[in-house]
Amino acid sequence: MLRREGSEDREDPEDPRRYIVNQARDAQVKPVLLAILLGTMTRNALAADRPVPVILDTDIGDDIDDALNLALILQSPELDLKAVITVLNAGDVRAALAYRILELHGRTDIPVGIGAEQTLLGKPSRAVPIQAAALPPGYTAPGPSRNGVRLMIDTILLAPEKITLVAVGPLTNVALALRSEPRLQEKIERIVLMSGVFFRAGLEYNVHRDAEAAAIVYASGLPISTVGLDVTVQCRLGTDEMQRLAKSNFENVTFLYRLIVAWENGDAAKHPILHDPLASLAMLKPSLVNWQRGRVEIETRGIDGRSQGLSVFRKDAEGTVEVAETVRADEAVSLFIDRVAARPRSR
Ligand SMILES: [Ca+2]
Repeated sequence: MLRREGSEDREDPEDPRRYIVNQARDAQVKPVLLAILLGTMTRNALAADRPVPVILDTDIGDDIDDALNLALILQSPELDLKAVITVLNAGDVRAALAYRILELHGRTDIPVGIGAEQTLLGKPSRAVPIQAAALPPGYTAPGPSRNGVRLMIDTILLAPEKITLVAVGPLTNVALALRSEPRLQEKIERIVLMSGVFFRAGLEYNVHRDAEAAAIVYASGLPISTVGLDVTVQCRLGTDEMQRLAKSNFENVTFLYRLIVAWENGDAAKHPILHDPLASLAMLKPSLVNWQRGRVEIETRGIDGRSQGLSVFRKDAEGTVEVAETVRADEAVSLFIDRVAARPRSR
């Protein structure tokens, strides 16, 4: 059985958890120091005074990491979230979960769109995400866009600067958007993904679930930064981090904790793994991971459960994809919890 590590097998075949798969005294020294400082900033963090405009594409509601990633983005002044688009079945529930997190961070100005509810070639699912249990009774997102792919396209085309697309679910929406609107090619700065597994054998859920979509996105020629399963599994919340979430007095944090409890589904030993947040953390602090540059190819015709949906990385200095090979997991978890287990940031 190929599975997503750190999770348990479930009966539901749609359940993603089934798969692993200083100061210068000499004026001549100043420019040198400035260059060093700027270089350090570029390497280690995004400049906080020019937030990067991002769109989040997410299958929030299945694994817990999507909700944690949305909260992380909202709590990071380096990022300017322009829209949240859901992907996969039960779009209304996923939109409600996203909207509730936006609401508790004071960010209902950010539009939510419901994207494709079915993968390109996959079967439909009627499963309802278990995290819906953490929402207030009868809670719905007020008026989400019913065409999330259109919202993605319009937000990118209308933006004055290029947009970074953070996609942490199956890539159905991103593939549909790229195929629908060729002008996106000039308007996307970079695609940031939690996707694939590259340095050991196995399958990863997001690629496996919609391999055709992943193949389209990886072949797009756009700059792509990917954190794969082999590094994300190393970033797991420990008992201390769980306690910080559980004991918080901030409603934005207690809601995340309620989502985690709903996701645990009775198994309190099951701690969240920061699969999706690592994609964002690596934007905030690129030095958290070591990148390898190359190309990624997706096997779309293999045997289901064995080779269909394989993600194959080949080193290539001219490649458009950078893939995380190693991660400083403790630092990643610390940065995450310091951001998320805090009152909503003021803007
Ligand atoms: Ca996800």
